[in-house]
Amino acid sequence: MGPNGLRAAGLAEALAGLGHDVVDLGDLQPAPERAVSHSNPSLKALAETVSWLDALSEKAFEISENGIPVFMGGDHVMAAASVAGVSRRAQQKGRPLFVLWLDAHTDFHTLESTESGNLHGTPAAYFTGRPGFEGVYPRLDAPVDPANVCMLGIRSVDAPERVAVSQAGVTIHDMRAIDESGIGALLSAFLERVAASNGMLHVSFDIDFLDPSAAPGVGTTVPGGASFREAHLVMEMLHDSGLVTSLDLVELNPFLDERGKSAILMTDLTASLFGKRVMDRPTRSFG
Ligand code: 5AB
Ligand code: MN
Ligand code: MN
Ligand code: MN
Repeated sequence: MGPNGLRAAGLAEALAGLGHDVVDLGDLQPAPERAVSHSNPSLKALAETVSWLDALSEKAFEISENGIPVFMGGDHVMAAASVAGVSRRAQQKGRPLFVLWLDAHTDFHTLESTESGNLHGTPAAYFTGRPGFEGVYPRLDAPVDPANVCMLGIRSVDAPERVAVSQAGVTIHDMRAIDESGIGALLSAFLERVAASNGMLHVSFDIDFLDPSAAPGVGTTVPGGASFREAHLVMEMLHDSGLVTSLDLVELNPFLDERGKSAILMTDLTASLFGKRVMDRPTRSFG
């Protein structure tokens, strides 16, 4: 229902209104199911999920040749495939891929370490090349260097994730860091790095990055998230940077929303990322 919530909230119209050429490629169809199995009996809907990942991984590579793909979801496990696809594209172009992960969670579980068995807790571990996904998730041609991943908004991390994500060298800005330093300063530092290495930048926006008071339409609410204004600032800075090359919009659940509030906010934030602004101001360049 997530993509249709965003369609109903007028995402395509909002971006077209900003002068962009927008093409809605419609809903993806899953690839034929493969026989996959894993020793962890708690994994939910593994074969079905993998058939979606197989299809999306190919599609993401294909459509990232031109333009800025926007992947609407849907369960955040889809980022395993969107990132795998755009990372293969970056490798082909000879540019490093950076990932900005906007989320309450690190999603750094392996198929072994997840206790809930919910696969939306696994994509970041997979695309950074943590072992344990081989033969199950799609083949990963171009793992993302964990040093190129920056996570913002983090406030719920399971014990095995905490160890793994630190060891991997991912930059984690939890809510405390945001409170202490301000979200703008933390994001600028990362954007400087992306610009300095002529990187491509994938933004993965899990709506639970936001505080549930701003965006209640989500399955896994965690209090204490980014505010309406903090999120807008992030999107406006991303636009000014000119660095974003692809985007996920995930975990919106219109069934749990309040009068379309979360779908409308996610749409509005995306418009900010694509250039909606109140006043013109001098553009700031990074790098
Ligand atoms: B989301 C949890 N760590 O593994 C788990 O919403 C939550 O894509 C995962 O960020 C949340 O089940 C996944 C407790
Ligand atoms: Mn999350
Ligand atoms: Mn997530
Ligand atoms: Mn989730």
